[in-house]
Order: sequence, then structure tokens, then C-alpha cells
Amino acid sequence: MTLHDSHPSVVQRNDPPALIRALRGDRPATTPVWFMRQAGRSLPEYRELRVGTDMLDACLNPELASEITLQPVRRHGVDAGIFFSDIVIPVRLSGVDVRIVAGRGPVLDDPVRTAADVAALPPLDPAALAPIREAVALTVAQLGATPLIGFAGAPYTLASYLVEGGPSKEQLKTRALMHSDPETWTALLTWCAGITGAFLAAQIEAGASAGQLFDSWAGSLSLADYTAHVAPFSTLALDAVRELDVPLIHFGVGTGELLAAMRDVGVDAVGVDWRLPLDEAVRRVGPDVTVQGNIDPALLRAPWPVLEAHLVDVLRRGQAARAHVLNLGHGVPPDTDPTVLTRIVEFVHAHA
Ligand code: 1CP
Repeated sequence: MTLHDSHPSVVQRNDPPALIRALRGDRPATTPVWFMRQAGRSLPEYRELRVGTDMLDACLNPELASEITLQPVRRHGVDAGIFFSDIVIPVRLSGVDVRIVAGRGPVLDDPVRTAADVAALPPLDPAALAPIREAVALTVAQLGATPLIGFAGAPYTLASYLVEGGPSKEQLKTRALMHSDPETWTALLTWCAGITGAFLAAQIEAGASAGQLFDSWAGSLSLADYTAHVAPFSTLALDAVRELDVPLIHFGVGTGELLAAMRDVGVDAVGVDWRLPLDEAVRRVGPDVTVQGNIDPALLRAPWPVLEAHLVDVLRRGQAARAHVLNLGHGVPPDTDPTVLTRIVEFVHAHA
């Protein structure tokens, strides 16, 4: 039995799934819904499975990564799985010493800040991606008709961890490097685009039906800097998957001013955080892309009637777009009550 059999209402056989139709610009009968960070700490079954296993080791164990990917699909009946992994996995698979510190995020003891540091970055051996391909293939076999979204970090967001050595608020060292040493910047972002593009391509070749590029921290950039120093490398990363012909989503946080430029790297959908109403986002990106978002994660803790009114408002504003994929404006906070997420899915699927 595949997972799909337990969700017979999702799609008819042969019909593209609602998520894929929406990303391509069609409006399915109900709005598709999934959640960034739907796999992970909000789920007790995830916390149980992760006991005693390091985060990046879990990502590189195909059975474990696959099971963690499936957990939220089973529990919530969302319209897509998102592959359980992390944006720094291709960095680790290249042989760079990066680890994930609980409650903090990716950390490097030796940040990458000089021309010599960048020149020493090792190439990514395609064979190292074998556990990713295996995990995706296992997952797709279980998902049945429910699509799997593959993902990768955009070169800028990835570079910010390498340069800062860990999470940072405004990526100051990273942006300083961009302006102080353009040659090193180009070399660093080209390396990041190569490994992250290969990571995304491996997932799509193994069966993922869509891809999302996370430029989570692009919101720290001016439009001029984004356009001149960042967007060309995001385009380069996505060039690795264009021939695979799956729909692509591009997401960042605080990127209201960048949305049209993010569209222009060549994607089918842009993700919008909670700061900008979706109808205003549509005014900025025009009629030729789908929008994804933009429930405020803070409202997951509000009383249901407050959250419901917000959902209705987001769904209404999403009508301004050619198509809308409902999601949060950023990832599921770890202390979220997962029953609230299930209720959102039920509500959106019942809302014509
Ligand atoms: O022990 C744990 O459970 C660690 C928490 C965790 C998890 C569950 C991290 C560390 N990464 C992940 C998985 C993950 N990361 C997924 C798959 C799960 C899903 O979406 O269902 C995805 C898509 C990511 C992508 C990711 N990692 C991004 C982009 C998305 C976003 O949230 O903006 C970023 C910026 C990272 C870096 C990262 N990894 C982990 C953390 C806590 C962070 C963010 C740190 C920071 O704030 O800078």
C-alpha cells in the first residue's frame, strides 16, 4: 500500500497533482497546501525517531530521511512532501567541516573569508550524492500520487553560513566580502551554485516533482546588490535543473522589494513571507507566476477563530494570482501544536 491509498481524495490517477497544476499556472478546485519545515521538531514522531542521531547523519541515512519526509504527509494530508535534508548537506558532502548545533543551526569552525579559503573549497564528487538519490527514490515510491518537493539553498544564503561561520542576523561579513573582494565573491558564489545545483538535480533526477530554492536571507540585501551580485548565481544554480522540466519555486524572508528580481531568475512560483499581502505581491510580480504563502507563523498560536479569519483573508488575496499554493510565510516554529497544522489543511481543502 502506498501513502496515497490512505488519502484517496487527493487526486485522480493520470491528473497532475493539485500542487503541480497550481505551480504551472492552473487553478485546481481547491488550493494546494504544504508547510515549509513540516518535517521536524513540531512532530513528536520526529523527535522520537531522531533520539541519539545527529541531524546531518539523519539526513544522510536514506531510510531515516525518507521516513521523516513521510511523517507530516501521513499526519496532515498535505498536498506535497518536502524532502527532509538541509541546505548545508552539499557543503558537508563536499568534505567541508560543517555541523548543525541543536537550537542554533549550521556552524563551521573554520569560516571561509579569504581568496585562499575559497580556492581551498573542495569539489563535490557526484558519487557522494548517492544517499540523497536513494532517500528520494524510497520516498517517491511510498508517496504514490502525492508529489515530492526537492529543495536547495540559494548560493547567497549558503555563502552566508560559510562566511559568518554560523547563523547571523544581517549577514554583515558576507555583504562586506561582496563589496570588498568581488573576485573572491564570484569564486565563492560560483562554488556554492555548483554544489547546490547538483544537490537539487540529484533530487529531481531521483523522482522529486518540483524544486524550491531557499534564499532565506536574501532579505538583508538591497535590490541593487541582489540584482548585481546574487541573482546571477541563483540563475546559475537553477540552470542545473532546467532541462529536467519540473516547476520551480523561489523563496526568501523579508524579500518584498526583491520579488520581481527573484521571479526573473526563471521560476514558476515565488514564495512570499507574512509581511506583504498576497494581492500586493501579485501586483509586484505580475500575472505570469504563481504565488506561495503567506500565513503568519505567529498566528499558529492564536485562537482558531483568529487564525481562521487570517486564512480566509490570505485565500481571498491569493485569488489575485494566476494560482496560489497555501503555505506559511516561513517555516513551522518547533513548538507548534501539530493538530493546528492538520486543521489548516482540512480548512483549506474544504474552502472552495
Ligand atoms: O535537530 C533538528 O531538528 C535541527 C533543526 C533542523 C531541521 C529539522 C535544521 C537545522 N534543518 C532542518 C531540516 C530542513 N532544513 C528542511 C527539511 C524539513 C522541512 O522543510 O520539512 C529544510 C527545507 C531546511 C532548509 C534550511 N536549512 C533553510 C532554508 C529554510 C528556512 O527555514 O529558511 C535554512 C536557512 C537552513 C539552515 C538551518 N538548518 C537548521 C537550522 C535551525 C537552520 C536555520 C538557522 C538560522 O536561523 O540561520
